[in-house]
Amino acid sequence: MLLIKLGGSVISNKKNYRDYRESVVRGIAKNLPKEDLIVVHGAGSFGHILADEFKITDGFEEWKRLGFAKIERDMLDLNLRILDALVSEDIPAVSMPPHSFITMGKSMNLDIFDFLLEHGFVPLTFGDAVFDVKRGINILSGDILMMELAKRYRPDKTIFLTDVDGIYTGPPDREDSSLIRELPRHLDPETEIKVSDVTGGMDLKISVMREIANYSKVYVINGFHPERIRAVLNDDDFVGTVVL
Ligand code: IP8
Repeated sequence: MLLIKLGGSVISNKKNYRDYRESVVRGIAKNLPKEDLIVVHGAGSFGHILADEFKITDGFEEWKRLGFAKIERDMLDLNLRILDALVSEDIPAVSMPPHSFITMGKSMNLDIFDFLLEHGFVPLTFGDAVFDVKRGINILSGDILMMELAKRYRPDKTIFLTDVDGIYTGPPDREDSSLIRELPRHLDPETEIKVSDVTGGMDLKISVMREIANYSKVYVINGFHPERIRAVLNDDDFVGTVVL
């Protein structure tokens, strides 16, 4: 099985509100297998801009209601576009918004995923704004869904598509940063010194990837070069990072 996350910075231009990258997503869809697949996508500029503006992760307050509703609408809009790209490539994807299997942030019931997979469907889910017993409202990252799905299904391969070639020793745009081809999942003092430099929320992502590497082989590759998905699936040489 393949578990893949389409990162928000790949499927949208993160700087412009609701700026969707249609041809990029269609290119990715062309390179995906048609079965034994679970797809998760991030939010990019369909979620993060309003999530910050309305301070969703700080919990419920009355003034945030409309902001929350808009994020939910925008995420459904993004999800429908991605669903369309998958189905157009004959992938039998079925959308599973987090509300359909998570109750108030308390429990995640993945039984419906079992059913879909057993019947040859491809579950499609995404990071979203969610209701939460403790805070009222919150943001659920697609990375957390990746972790839960990897734990349950132990896919042979798990791919994170990002807007750069993989995990770097520092900020990818800095000249002295280089691509890490193999990242050990267990903390290694030598590698740690390099990775500790990485900014932009990568720290949390890297710890999620390391955790998933206990259940699956994890790859981080550039979503703007979707042919690399095939290379990973065929065990050919590829440009990117593998977490071992
Ligand atoms: O892009 C975040 O999901 P992520 C979801 O996977 C929202 O971290 C709505 C900001």
